[in-house]
Amino acid sequence: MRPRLLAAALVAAAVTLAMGNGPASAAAATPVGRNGQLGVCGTKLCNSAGTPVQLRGMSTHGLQWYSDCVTGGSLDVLADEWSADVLRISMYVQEGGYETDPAGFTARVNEIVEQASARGLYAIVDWHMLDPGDPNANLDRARTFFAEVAARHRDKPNVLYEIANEPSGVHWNTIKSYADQVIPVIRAQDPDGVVLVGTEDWSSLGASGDGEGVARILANPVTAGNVMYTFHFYAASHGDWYLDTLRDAAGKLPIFVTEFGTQEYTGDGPNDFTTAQRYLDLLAGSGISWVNWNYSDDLRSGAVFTEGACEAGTYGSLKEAGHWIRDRIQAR
Ligand code: IDC
Repeated sequence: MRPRLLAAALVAAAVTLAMGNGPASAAAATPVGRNGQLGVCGTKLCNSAGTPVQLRGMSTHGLQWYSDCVTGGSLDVLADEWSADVLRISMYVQEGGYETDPAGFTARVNEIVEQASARGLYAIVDWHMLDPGDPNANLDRARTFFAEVAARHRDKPNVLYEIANEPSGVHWNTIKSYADQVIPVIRAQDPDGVVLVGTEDWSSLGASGDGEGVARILANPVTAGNVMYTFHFYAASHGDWYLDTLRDAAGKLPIFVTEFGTQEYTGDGPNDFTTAQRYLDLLAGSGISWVNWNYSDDLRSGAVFTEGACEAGTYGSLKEAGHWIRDRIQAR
């Protein structure tokens, strides 16, 4: 084991030991140790002291396909070498996901939340609904899943709940109705967990629709507090119009970018790092947290690892987008 990795492993072990009553200094070395329970203050995400924070991190790929990229070893790398703050746990509902084995996927998500917690990372539990685009199509499943997950992690300060990855083909009021039914289920178990709500047209705040998405949210916001609205973008597909939508929304609503890519919206194709940097500059200026898609070795250009890296455990073997995003997560 290289000295740096050994040191990192010792820190991780110390943090694990410190979860109850150990030395505060070890816990303070991690994002959760420094910031504690998050909350929404105005349009910002704030730490337990009420100071705005910007989290940066990675999303897993679908757990039904790339679970082998989410291991103790890969999360050590994410926490210690990449210095990430947050892991998004992407659990698809369809496409071979949750609906095929609710107990199994719930257990796997719980296990990854524990692994993230042991490393002092924030964990976003992503209900990765995609098709059908109406989140209400999976309402009963979402209620069951979030009740179980929130009950299990209610005493942790580091869990955020993303209740609808990318709604599509539905009016904002339909999404809001879903949110108003799912959030109380979470809050009954975990009253202070931040909830992230998907937005119109694949969480584009309506930018991929008629452009009135922000106005519709402002006219009819989610009933509960401590909520943020999500924005997703893919830099090679989504240019000025999307950027303008984000810039407009940033001053009006609490926004969290729970998914973005430097390539096309397929998660593949050429990277547009110039446009991606324009987004990151805007996000930095507005203090908006972000999560990149994705921490896997899928063949597509948006997966950070080269193909086969997860099975081999060679987490330093990165594609072009992987190098680019690691640099930007590491930069402080
Ligand atoms: C894509 C994956 C791809 C998979 C597909 C299946 O990269 O391997 O075959 O999902 O649905 C999203 C979605 C996210 C997409 C991603 C890239 O949230 O699931 O992943 N994307 O297309 N929204 C915009 C882009």
